[in-house]
Amino acid sequence: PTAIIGVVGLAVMGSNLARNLASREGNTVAVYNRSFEKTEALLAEHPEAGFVAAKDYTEFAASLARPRTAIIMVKAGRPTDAVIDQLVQVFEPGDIIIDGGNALFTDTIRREKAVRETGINFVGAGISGGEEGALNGPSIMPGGSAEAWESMGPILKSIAAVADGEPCVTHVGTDGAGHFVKMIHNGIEYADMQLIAEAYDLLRRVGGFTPAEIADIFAEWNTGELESYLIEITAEVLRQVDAATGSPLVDVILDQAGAKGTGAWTVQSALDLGVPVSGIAEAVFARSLSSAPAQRAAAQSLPASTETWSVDDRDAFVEDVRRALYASKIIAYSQGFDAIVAGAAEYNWDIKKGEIAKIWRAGCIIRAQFLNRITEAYADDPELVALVTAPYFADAVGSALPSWRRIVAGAALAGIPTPAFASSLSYYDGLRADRLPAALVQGQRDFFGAHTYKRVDREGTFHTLWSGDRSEIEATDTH
Ligand code: NBP
Repeated sequence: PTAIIGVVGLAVMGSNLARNLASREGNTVAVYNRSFEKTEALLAEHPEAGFVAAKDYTEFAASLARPRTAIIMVKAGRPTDAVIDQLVQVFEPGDIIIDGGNALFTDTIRREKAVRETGINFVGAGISGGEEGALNGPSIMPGGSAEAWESMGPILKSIAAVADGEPCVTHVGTDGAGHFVKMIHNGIEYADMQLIAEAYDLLRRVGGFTPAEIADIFAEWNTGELESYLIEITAEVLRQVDAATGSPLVDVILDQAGAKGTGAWTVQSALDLGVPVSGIAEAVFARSLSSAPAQRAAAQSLPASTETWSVDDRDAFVEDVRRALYASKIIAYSQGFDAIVAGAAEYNWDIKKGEIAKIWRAGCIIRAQFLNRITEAYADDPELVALVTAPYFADAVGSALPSWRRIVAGAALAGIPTPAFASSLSYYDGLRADRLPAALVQGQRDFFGAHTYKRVDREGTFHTLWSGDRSEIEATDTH
């Protein structure tokens, strides 16, 4: 056996990852795909990689040096279980199975538990960066045991993206921690994309800029604190002209955004954990709304009652939008990291938040310089709750506030939907409020369900006898 590592599943992601692995000095990589044609095609296209091709799992296992390490890159869900079942048959205790697909973290927890009983290590590893990242260096978020990390860490470091000289991979935590963090990454990605889209919409509809002009604005923003891969590609998409019609491509793309589910998973998990990831949720819902043609058609005749938003100083308007975008982005990341903190507490993962921000600086879709500020914030205070309260972010949001309020208020009057901008501002105002109307909600709950309440002025749990004489009693149990 000569191969140092193997890849199962040779579609876009798997073949690119296999080529990345094979491109490192001295690496021999074993490859297997369910349908052999894909394996043959990869071998024919990339003879330079020196792949060791296997026709079945027995051959695959025999070609791997011990302890065997295999990365699964197949469709998430049942296909992943099918491949694991096969690998477990031919692998031995001490070997390592890495699932690099987009698995739901609870599936990873289940699989890790089952595979561990055989003595084989199972690692759920989130891999971000699409096909380009897989080939040239992705951001890798592995979970699993510390022993597995010890053994496979060096090879993952050798293929990961590099940010400021450091590989974008770290042992996130045990069992499903890696896939959980990858899920949050994708949720933040949804919010980031939606916020950028809202900024574009305002610049276009209120600022009156053309897509090409907005591309220039984004390119300019990309030299400052908003510098990120998503801002960079947004400029490129906006600059693209459709060959068939001569129109900006963005104008001929159907305005219905699809989704593969990881954003929805983030929101579902956050709902379970009780963490308000409102920016991410609005981004997921905005895609759902866009993809509801029947409802949108039926609503075309609804009244608008909008006010005209005329902009006198276009430069000042652009700056307002930029600041609103930056503040909302800080909220999205703050909420995402709060979800990581809550997930870590719920599932007993020792997740180093600053390390997560570090491994997102390159390779992945949300890569941005801004992540350095997050790492610094957690270095200053590892127990930090609500990232937005860290001095750097509090200052950044504070100076953006007047712009942010003008944009959200203006959009509401003009009838331009800004769900992520607006909900992020509402979240911010809710978070900093010294008193919330939750007191009234708690009163309502006590009225109809005897759910009790606590008082601001003394210890204990109380209930008002709403259907009796409306006196207050001290309640013994809470509902
Ligand atoms: P796909 O998600 O399209 O999966 C295709 C692969 O799964 C093929 O190799 C196929 O084999 C294999 N497969 C299936 Br389908 N059912 C199987 C089964 N029962 N047993 C064995 N193999 C089976 O590939 P992808 O787009 O390269 O993505 C791979 C993974 O990486 C996914 O989990 C994805 O979510 C994740 N991911 C993708 C991206 C991206 O940008 N595309 C980014 C990050 C993560 P066959 O050739 O025989 O049909």
